[in-house]
Amino acid sequence: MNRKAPITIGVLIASGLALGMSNVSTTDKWSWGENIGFMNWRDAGTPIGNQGASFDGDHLSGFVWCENLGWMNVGNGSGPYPNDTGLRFGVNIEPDDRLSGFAWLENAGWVNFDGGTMAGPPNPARIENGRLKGFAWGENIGWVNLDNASVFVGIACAADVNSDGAVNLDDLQLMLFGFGSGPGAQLLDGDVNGDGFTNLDDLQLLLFNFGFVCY
Ligand SMILES: [Ca+2]
Ligand SMILES: [Ca+2]
Repeated sequence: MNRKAPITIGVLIASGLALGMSNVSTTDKWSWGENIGFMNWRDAGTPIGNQGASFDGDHLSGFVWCENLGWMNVGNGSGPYPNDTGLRFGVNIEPDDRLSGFAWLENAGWVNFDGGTMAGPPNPARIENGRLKGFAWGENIGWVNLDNASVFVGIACAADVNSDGAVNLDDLQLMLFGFGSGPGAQLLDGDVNGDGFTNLDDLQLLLFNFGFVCY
């Protein structure tokens, strides 16, 4: 007789830790929850950079570290997430850049990213001008503030050479064309880190961000 192996959230979390790197800003990577403290969206855990959240077109993936309550899983990468069962959860990015869906916080349960619609006046969790805004809500943790003026989650777009909102082959082509430029190289020459030269540092940054969509 066949028996299915039980799948636990723990297994999902463990497998999710192998996900790709975060495209959250290296400096603006924090949100704050009234009962969970500061939340690091980019680079908690070891090795640094392996654990963080990514914004991937119409969904999020990866993990956010909450100082008082541990990991928050925002999705396993197979989004957009239906959020119709306890295993097919995750945070989605709607066409109007509002967030929706649920994240799972290991020590406090579900966090609702539609939650901002419950506030008055409504201030939904969303992406605006390259950063998160609004509020999420967790039944056991209360409000998660994505809206602070100075403490917020920014979404990097470090290697968009042609500034069209995506990091792809077009950008790589421009960078290779401009490779070796400098001093005085510009973004369109492929100098994505702004040091005036187009070299391996820029190529590394582009490959690191390859496939990301900018907001
Ligand atoms: Ca581009
Ligand atoms: Ca450079």
